[in-house]
Amino acid sequence: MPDQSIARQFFTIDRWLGAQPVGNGHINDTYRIDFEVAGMPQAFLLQRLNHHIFRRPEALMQNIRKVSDYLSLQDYAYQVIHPIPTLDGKLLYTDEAGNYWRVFPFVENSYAPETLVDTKIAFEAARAYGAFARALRTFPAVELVETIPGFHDTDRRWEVFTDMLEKNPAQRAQHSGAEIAAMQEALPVFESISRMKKSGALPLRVTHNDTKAGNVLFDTNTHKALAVIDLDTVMPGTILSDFGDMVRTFAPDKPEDNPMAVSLRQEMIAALREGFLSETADWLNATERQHLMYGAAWITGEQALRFLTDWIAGDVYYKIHYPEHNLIRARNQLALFRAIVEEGV
Ligand code: GN1
Ligand code: MG
Repeated sequence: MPDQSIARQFFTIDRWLGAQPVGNGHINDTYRIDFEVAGMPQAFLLQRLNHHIFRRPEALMQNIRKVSDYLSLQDYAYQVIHPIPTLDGKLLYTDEAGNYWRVFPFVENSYAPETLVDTKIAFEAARAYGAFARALRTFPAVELVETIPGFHDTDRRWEVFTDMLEKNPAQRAQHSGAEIAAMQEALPVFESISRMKKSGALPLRVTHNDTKAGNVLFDTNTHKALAVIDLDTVMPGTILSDFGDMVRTFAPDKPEDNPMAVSLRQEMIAALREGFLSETADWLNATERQHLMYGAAWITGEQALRFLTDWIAGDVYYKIHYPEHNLIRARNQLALFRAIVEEGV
């Protein structure tokens, strides 16, 4: 649990009431903090940024500042959650142990869906992500740093994977033959996405890159989308990955680490498409509009590759909750990849 001395870098606190963990992200650690100022209760989100994964924390915060400042000036129907600076005006506080901390407002009467959602919520979320992309379509993408270099450079991720198989640091490759063989089936999809990126058929846009249900805040009473959150991976990319990651996370009938056979919920895909296109159909190009489900196959295959690579590497990237967690996740995503391809992309 973070010490109150961290929160005191950001606020003049009269009475500290405590911190409690929230959410279940794989990367950062997030807490709700409560305290009093002049007898008034206050709640904020305090987050430790994982600087082993986000290697340029200051540049990342500048991305977030630029994007949220820009969004505030657009015709954008959602709340913009601006980071709160320290008392001396910085967007990050570095503690003695070298951890990076930041603070965001806590949005009362809101929730981030962390489990399977229904089609109404999916439609709402897809519309919010579509509106986010629309509002940023005129933002100069070159002004943003890649907070994780090569995040969706699947060619590079494939090289890392094959390299890891050779090094086999955790001695797991020899026991993962079926998954490694299944992974090969995604290669043609990766190659064709790569060609469309290189040819310019898929233009560079500002993308969110983590478009799961849990990254949209909803109103507890109306169940309307309030805000798109988690801007850590906002960077230049292709729109297919944002739609694709929505299908990957909303459409399956089971969560991404469920060991049972997963299937696709058709009505979900329709809701996502409808919500997303309501904000994007008039400015996406034809290649983008025609390849939305292809993006889903790509991103799901890439996620399988990322989990499988981490399994082979010995669990160095994703938080795991039991020894075979990454392997189970990889199998789940491989099955989902197959289901999306069989659907017809
Ligand atoms: C990570 O921590 P979370 O759940 O927001 C990952 C995403 C993956 C996701 C898989 C920076 O996101 O790219 O799709 O896990 N974020 C990063 O569940 O790698
Ligand atoms: Mg995230």
